[in-house]
Amino acid sequence: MNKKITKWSLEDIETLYRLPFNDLIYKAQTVHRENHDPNKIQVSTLMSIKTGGCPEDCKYCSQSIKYNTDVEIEKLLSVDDVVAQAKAAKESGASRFCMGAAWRNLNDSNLSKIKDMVKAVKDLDLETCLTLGMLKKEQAESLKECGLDYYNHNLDSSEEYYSKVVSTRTYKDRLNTLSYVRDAGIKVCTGGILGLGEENIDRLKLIEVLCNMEEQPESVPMNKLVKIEGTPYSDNENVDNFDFIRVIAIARITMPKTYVRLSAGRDTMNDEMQALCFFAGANSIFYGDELLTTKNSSINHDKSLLDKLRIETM
Ligand code: SAM
Ligand code: DTB
Ligand code: SF4
Repeated sequence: MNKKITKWSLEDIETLYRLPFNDLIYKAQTVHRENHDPNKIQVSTLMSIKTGGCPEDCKYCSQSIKYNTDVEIEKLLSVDDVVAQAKAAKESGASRFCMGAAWRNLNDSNLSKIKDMVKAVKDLDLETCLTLGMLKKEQAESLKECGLDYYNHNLDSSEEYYSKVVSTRTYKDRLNTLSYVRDAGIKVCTGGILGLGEENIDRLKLIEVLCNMEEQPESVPMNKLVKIEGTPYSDNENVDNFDFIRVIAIARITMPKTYVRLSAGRDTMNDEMQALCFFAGANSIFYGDELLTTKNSSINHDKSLLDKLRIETM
């Protein structure tokens, strides 16, 4: 029988959180250097392939049908539209192309078109990532078959806090999809959002779940809430920058080989804050002027920041 091994207890993770800031960052940078080139980051570009009208009620999201936001509902885009954007992303320097849909789950009727998109993007010599909501086991296997590299499906927060953020699905639903993705042999991308009104302990519990997965996720995005007018979280309090950096550092220490992505919310972080996140172990970003429905830090700004830091893209 397979016994689950605990790699990091919550207590150990809390001990990291309590370290003096300099000690924590030093430890994180040490682990980072043992496992990665400290002056290189991975860049992915995001594209919304099906925008708005999502039946889920995630309280942070611009695309939920339950909230009155500025997002217009669109149909699933054509393969040609997706390929055109993927080409542009490649020319800007991205190595991975992530396609997101505002769906609760992937419908079988859309599977073959999605597979065509994956194949066409792969043909451009880009890595592929999808984020389409819940998957069935057979769908994950079918996506692997067509060559999908990564599937993104965030756990967002601790299990307890998650039930306050979303009522239309459970943490267990999320974990099930992640296990189908892992079992199919697709690389796992799963992380969280800070700024949902959660406590620090919820952030540590999220890391506890991520780092104790039998196989740790290859990619862990950490998002800072993008406040969207019309959603219940539009006026949430800002996340403390040092807490954000600590979470990045703890993710780096507990998941040494993982790519930790400084994800949504970078456009509200100044250069020094982003530099500290990179120093704490973040080594992946979304590159491109837009995320899914909101703006990202601009390509021009990112180019000049990476230049100043002498960080190269992979
Ligand atoms: N519908 C799919 C799902 O929920 O898995 C895929 C798209 S969804 C927009 C992808 C992820 O983006 C969410 O899981 C969440 O972590 C993140 N996200 C969405 N809205 C956000 C916001 N306003 N601020 C920060 N992150 C956000
Ligand atoms: C992830 O962790 N963050 C990305 C991606 N994975 C799919 C999405 C961020 C969305 C930000 C809000 C928006 O643009 O709608
Ligand atoms: Fe739908 Fe995903 Fe937005 Fe939740 S986060 S409302 S599942 S698009």
